[in-house]
Amino acid sequence: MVRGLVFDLDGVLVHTDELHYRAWKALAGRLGLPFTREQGDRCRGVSRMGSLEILLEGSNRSYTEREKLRMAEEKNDCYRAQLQELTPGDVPERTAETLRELRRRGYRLGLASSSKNAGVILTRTGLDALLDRVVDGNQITRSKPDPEVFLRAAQLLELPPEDCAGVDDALAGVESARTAGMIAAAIGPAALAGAGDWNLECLARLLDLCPPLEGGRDL
Ligand code: B16
Repeated sequence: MVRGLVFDLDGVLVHTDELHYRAWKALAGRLGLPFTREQGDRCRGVSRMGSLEILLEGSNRSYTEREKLRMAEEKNDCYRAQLQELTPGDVPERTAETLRELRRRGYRLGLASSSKNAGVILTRTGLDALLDRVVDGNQITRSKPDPEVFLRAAQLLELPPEDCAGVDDALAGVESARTAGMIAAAIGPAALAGAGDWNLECLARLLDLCPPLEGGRDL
């Protein structure tokens, strides 16, 4: 029985996926490389350095580790500058209402994000007040599709992973939740690909799949 829901952040609770795309696109432009939407989609749920490798696929020269770190830093500076503009208005009202209703129904809510910038996003949007536990890229050693981030979130929620559903828009994230032993709930591109055990048209669909729990919340 599902008692906990563990959400990915970028592209699921807030559309920072578009900001990642713009920041990578700007770096690619400066380097004279292409960066397509398809490459952007493949970066979903993938670590910063892993995403850089996807961008550099279009290059016919090799770069030193030092050069790569500098590029990743350049992208991150550009991304973080955009994050400063985020407000609670960037979380769709229906998303915030779905989270509130799930909590009213007794579910424990966690975050499982690969991003090292999750903290600033949660604070600026007010999402931190709607989640019980948070695991982000600063607390894990292996990025999705490794299950570490979802396993750690279940542990912090004090629930067995089998009692959780992991909600992600990336193929890597869906695999991560499934390997952790959770119900893999896909949304966005991953749902369109039919990758999940649940393929959600929108987050509010969770309200049809997660009825009120007996006993309410004990967190
Ligand atoms: P950062 P998620 C992931 O977050 C993003 O989907 C992915 O595009 C990004 O490269 C990764 O975080 C690392 O982000 O550079 O901010 O540390 O989808 O797992 O919430």
